[in-house]
Amino acid sequence: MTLSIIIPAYNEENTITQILQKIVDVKLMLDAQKEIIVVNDASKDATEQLVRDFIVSHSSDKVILVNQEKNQGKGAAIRKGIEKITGDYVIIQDADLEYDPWDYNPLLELIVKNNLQVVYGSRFLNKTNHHSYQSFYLGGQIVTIITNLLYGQKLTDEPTCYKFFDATFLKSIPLDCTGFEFCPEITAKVAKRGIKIKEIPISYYPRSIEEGKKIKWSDGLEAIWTLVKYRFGG
Ligand SMILES: Nc1nc2c(ncn2[C@@H]2O[C@H](COP(=O)(O)OP(=O)(O)O)[C@@H](O)[C@H]2O)c(=O)[nH]1
Ligand SMILES: [Mg+2]
Repeated sequence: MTLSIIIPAYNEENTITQILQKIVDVKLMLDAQKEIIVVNDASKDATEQLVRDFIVSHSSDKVILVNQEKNQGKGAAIRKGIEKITGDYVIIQDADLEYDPWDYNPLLELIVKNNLQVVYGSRFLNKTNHHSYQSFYLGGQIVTIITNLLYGQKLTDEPTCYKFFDATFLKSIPLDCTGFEFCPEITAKVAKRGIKIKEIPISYYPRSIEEGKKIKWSDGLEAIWTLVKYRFGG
């Protein structure tokens, strides 16, 4: 069994090497192997070179670099990654250090043992977590509440990065997103297939805007618009 890990990366020279090292250090349960796909979204910094260096120094790990010709956004990078994966399961991993790759294991266990198609890691079910700026916190809560109202879900953390899928299932869902609307689009389309998404608690270490956080308030509004759009159309 193989877990594919898709990393959309845009100007992440400060963290890309560290997150790759953390991922290769994780020992997956159920004897699962890892396939790491970094989609470099035309970064202007040293991200690409650092990934190349990592691949050379870790030849026994399966790390693949995919370069986007021009910057297109997180959603487009994830879609490119989905085209490349060969694993049985897939998780989205940001190129920063906000999430902990050791959380792959409880997600993997939940999806495999219950034969599910998708599970989400929730930052809010883990009461020991600190949270980001109040605006991001509130924005995330509002997006989650709207998701639950529109799609009959009982989520606590819709915009979580740790969305974990059966690979065949994920590939069966056509996506239109280019930017941060990946999250609401995939949640909407999963929900429209009649699936109640299960969550488990995960760790979260928020980074600041100075440290490179790129999501903005307007992305929250776009998320809400995306949820409404796919609920009543699309
Ligand atoms: N491919 C791509 N990735 C991006 C872009 N902007 C942000 N990202 C990546 O998306 C991930 C999430 O970004 P981040 O600012 O941490 O947002 P948040 O964690 O969702 O609040 C990181 O891995 C970024 O490198 C972009 O324009 N293109
Ligand atoms: Mg992040």
